[in-house]
Amino acid sequence: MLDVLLASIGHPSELSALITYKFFKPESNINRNQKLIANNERKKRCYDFLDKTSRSFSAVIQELDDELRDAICLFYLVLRGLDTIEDDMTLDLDRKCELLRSFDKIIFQRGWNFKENGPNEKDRHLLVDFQIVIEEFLELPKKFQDVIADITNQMGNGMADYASGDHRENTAVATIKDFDLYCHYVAGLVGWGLSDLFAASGLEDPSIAKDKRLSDSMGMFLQKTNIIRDYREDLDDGRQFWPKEIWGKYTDDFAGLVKPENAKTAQAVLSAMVLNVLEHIPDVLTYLKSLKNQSVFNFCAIPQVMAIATLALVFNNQDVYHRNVKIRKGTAVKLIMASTNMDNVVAIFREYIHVLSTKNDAADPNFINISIAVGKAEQWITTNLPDSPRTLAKRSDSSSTFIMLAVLASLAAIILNAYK
Ligand code: IN0
Repeated sequence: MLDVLLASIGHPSELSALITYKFFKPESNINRNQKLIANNERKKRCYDFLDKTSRSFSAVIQELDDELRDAICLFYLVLRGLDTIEDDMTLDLDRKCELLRSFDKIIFQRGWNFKENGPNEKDRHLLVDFQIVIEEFLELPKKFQDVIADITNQMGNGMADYASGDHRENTAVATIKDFDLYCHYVAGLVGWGLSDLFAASGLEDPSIAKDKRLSDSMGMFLQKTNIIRDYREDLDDGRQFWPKEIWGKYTDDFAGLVKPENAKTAQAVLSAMVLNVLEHIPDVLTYLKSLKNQSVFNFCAIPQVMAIATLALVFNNQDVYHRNVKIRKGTAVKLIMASTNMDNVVAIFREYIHVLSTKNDAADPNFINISIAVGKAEQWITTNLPDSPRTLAKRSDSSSTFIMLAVLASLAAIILNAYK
């Protein structure tokens, strides 16, 4: 906790968010839901899997209204299962493709599990006990099973096409079209499936599932940002997702971007990648604006604001070539707490679009195109969301003084404790 507070020491709004989150969090659905889940051992195991794969995202799923919570938990776990097969470089390619292409049938086979993943695969345990996920999946209403199976079928086949090299040169992505298609399979389809689940639950209007382009963009924006952030980790694991059509304009040595002598080239490649992501912003905001249910809104908005913050952080940041760059915990908590309404979400997007424009470097070959893209995003917001605020509303003076006192008291308590 001390390191997290210290990392945000120059950012009072983050300190206050961290303290509010830790000590003054209102009694949320989570406690109530945990009691409900605890009564059913198998369901509890599913939520435990969810906690293990992603603690913060698990909390967001558990805040969803009753009509959707289990369906989305199981959709997430089924997709994680599929991903754990796709990700495993130790699996024989034919075996991998056979599993990927039949996964939509596997989820209906009681008792099925899988122990052939390599020992280092991080979600290996999920597939080892996958019969538990299948049993809970089979408890879902048929309307949800149908959506999950349909998306699993499309995603599994898309992943198998990729793994077997239909859209790749060796193990690298060649064109921007291939890059978009890959991101569509692994993330755009998630947007399609989620929109179908929202509509089927009755919590959202059926029209949410009609505009496939908007729901696709929701996934594309997240996945492309992850792919930029994960350059180094993927490279070290022998994977390459940045399309050659982008980086090949500046270099013929993708792995060489990590070398200090190539820093200028590396900067140009990075800005070209960021430029490619910015085009999805109008679709993301249009989709979020159309949501009606509060819990669905929070669930959708949180990953998107994290993504725009990550995009601003990675832009023009050479650290991307050396390690996994992450937003501060304090920033994340502040963003999560603010992502409850469209005004705040637009204000957050505006702030980070502004950060991008201040980090734009006139010596970069993409300087003009980034300026245009940033200008377009701002223009789109002022035209389509004219009443939205420019910045996040600040706390009132008295409550911020109180919170700063709480921050100081917490720091003092932590330090005293350390010296006891
Ligand atoms: C997700 C998405 C997700 C959430 C809400 C609405 C969405 C609409 C369209 C597409 C995806 C949507 O969110 C998660 C967020 C997440 O897992 N965050 C990680 C942090 C991180 O950096 O990975 C965390 O630990 O909190 C997401 O990234 N994906 C995802 C997967 C399944 C479902 Cl059901 C929803 C993964 C991906 C590949 C981007 C779609």
